[in-house]
Amino acid sequence: MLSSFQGKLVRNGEEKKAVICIEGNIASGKTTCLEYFSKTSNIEVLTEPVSKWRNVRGHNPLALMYQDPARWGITLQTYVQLTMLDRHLSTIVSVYSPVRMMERSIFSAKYIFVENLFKSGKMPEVDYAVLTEWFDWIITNISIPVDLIVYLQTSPQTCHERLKQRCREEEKVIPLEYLESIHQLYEDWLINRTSSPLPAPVLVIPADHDLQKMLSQYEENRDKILAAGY
Ligand code: DCP
Repeated sequence: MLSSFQGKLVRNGEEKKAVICIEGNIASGKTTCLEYFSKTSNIEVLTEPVSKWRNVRGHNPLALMYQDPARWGITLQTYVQLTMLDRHLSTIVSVYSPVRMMERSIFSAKYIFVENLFKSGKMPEVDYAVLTEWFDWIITNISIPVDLIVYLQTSPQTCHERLKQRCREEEKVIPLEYLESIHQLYEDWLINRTSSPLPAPVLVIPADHDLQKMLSQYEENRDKILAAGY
């Protein structure tokens, strides 16, 4: 049970950090958002373990997944699920801060990326079934609290432009249609609320703007976002 005690978040009688997950399409600007808050507030920031997905014991499951999703989708997504769970459960002893902000979540890994692979016919049904069994077991048996989702809402076209500019080797093969599918899944989950369950309330920030405008929007929304911890 979640309640507020003397301005601090109390969960099951224990003082806990509020967890804010930054969500959005590939290249929607999540890292910039996290960097901004890590520099300007006393919060704990957990970036996405993407470097691990590009190098697990010398293998690159992210690149393999883009080369052949039907073969390697389950490999990448099993590892993503593990690394996201690890992030959710990690205890970092840092300067005391009532707020933890993290990039994406175990929920979007399943509700967006695994769904996308399956729905687009790129993941065999048995792989989807096994991943779903794992996911359901995890969320039934392990507490994964999330207090706020910040959705950086972009158009797929903007993300496509940003992707081309940043030129991450593995992502050169991503077509606009892929970003459109991810976008639609995000919209159905967080805006239309017609697909998977929401683990927390959602704050939407329009994110097609240039850097300067994005930073001023983060500033304008600072209190609303950080209020999750008080
Ligand atoms: N990815 C994936 N499956 C997941 C999560 C991510 O295939 N469950 C892929 C999509 C990208 C890469 O991993 O190719 C990194 O994804 P993000 O969009 O999470 O990270 P970005 O660096 O693109 O975020 P941003 O540009 O918004 O900071």
